[in-house]
Amino acid sequence: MDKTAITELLKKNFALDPHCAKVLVVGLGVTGISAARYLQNLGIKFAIVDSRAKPPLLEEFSQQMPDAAVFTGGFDEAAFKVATHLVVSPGVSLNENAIVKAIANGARVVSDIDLFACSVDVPVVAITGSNGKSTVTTMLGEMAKEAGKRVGVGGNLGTPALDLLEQGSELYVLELSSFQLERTTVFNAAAATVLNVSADHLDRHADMAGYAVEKRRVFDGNGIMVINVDDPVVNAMKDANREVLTFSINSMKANFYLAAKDGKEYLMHNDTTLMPLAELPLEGRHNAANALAALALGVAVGLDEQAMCRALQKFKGLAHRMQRVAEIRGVTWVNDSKATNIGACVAALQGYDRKVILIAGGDAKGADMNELMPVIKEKAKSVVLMGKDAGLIEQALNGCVPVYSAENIFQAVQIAANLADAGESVLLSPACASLDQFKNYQDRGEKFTKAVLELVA
Ligand code: UMA
Ligand code: ADP
Repeated sequence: MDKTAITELLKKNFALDPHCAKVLVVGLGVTGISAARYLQNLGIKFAIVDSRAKPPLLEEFSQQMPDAAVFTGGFDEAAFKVATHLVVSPGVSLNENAIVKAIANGARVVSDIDLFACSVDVPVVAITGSNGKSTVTTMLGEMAKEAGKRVGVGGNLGTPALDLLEQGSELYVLELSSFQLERTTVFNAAAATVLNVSADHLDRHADMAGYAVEKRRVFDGNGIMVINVDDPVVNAMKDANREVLTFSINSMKANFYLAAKDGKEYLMHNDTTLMPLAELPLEGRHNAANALAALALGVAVGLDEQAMCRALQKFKGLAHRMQRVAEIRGVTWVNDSKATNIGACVAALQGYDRKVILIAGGDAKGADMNELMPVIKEKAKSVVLMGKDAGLIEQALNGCVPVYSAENIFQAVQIAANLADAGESVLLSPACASLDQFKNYQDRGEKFTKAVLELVA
């Protein structure tokens, strides 16, 4: 889109007039930097503020934009006072005092996703949910490429949405978090989905109902709704006045579903057999749901079904999600470090037809660990716990399986190695965030892998 058309939309939607607006970008992370670059490109005045004394990207930013006004080490009151608009990064809560005050003084919050929405005139697919977002976003991106489309893939997945604009794609696939959605007001995706809703981020959202409301915003506008009928919270989001495509791994009444024929399961689209499920090279039933969701979204934006199936057959999966790390003395070790909430851990365990040794624990982010008990009772032979909220999980399990405590991931792996017999699996699927003991979930997964590989030595 040309700059004049974009600025017209910014004026219309947000009273953001490039001639007189003073935008304060809150957060000097990748989102903040992408917003600064975008604003500079449109000639809009901005400053950037971060509460951290030394945001990790400060140096890189100062090199890229030496003339930009930057305030660090707190939310500078004066900067908030003069701001007409705030672009608040997803890692910063809208309940921050400085932000609440600025809004009361008339400043408008605009998200990077809002700015993105005002800057594209090609179809955008939006994917949210508690679990599976990155997998489905990546799957759909691969499908679009296989179908010959120039596609931009990003958002919460990693590349900020505004940075994708530079590529000039004919289709965009965005992963959106509840934090991004809660501050977005003008989004209108051609097709969107909420994959599932289970407890997560309850330290930032008031309660589950509030969290689900933010997720539902992905359906704002009039695009095609892709609905997981297996999830009651998502199913209730269906709008009878909108075009809807449904998917399910349990019901054959959905548009995209699984069907058994000649002893094999197939991915189906209404009456059309798409491909055998066994040709999807991913572990876990939840990945069948992810594939069906990606197919539905792809059909919604007109991708060729055969190309989409080819992409699924080649899909390698993402690191730290049900990733097979090694088989050592007959024991299979699986890294599902990205299971940072209960829903992901439950899905991982449900995929097994034999009992596993589970390594779990970390920061529970306010979730009710009691929800883990039934599936652990059914699927775990024993559990090794570590991290800040290990005690909460142990309490919730109430002695239903043997529990062992580990101080760190290396010790956890050692304990699990002693517990596992040949033919069994050890699964790292923590049901918790990693930040109490690790840099991030990648760090946790890498340390787990290292500890497992050291067992061979
Ligand atoms: N922070 C401060 N003070 C500030 C600004 C940030 O302390 O003034 C802290 C935040 O609390 C957070 C960190 O800095 O711990 C980064 O926050 P940010 O909003 O600046 O993050 P970005 O670098 O812009 O990355 C964000 C997303 N991060 C978050 O939502 C926390 C990235 O998702 C996303 O890939 C990126 O934008 C591009 O869209 C990450 C994430 O963890 C992967 N997302 C959560 C999740 O998936 O569960 C929601
Ligand atoms: P997100 O981006 O939503 O965090 P990922 O694709 O990165 O999703 O997967 C995160 C975790 O959730 C992993 O542990 C993965 O095995 C699990 N997972 C993936 N898809 C689903 C699903 N549809 N339902 C439940 N858990 C899932």
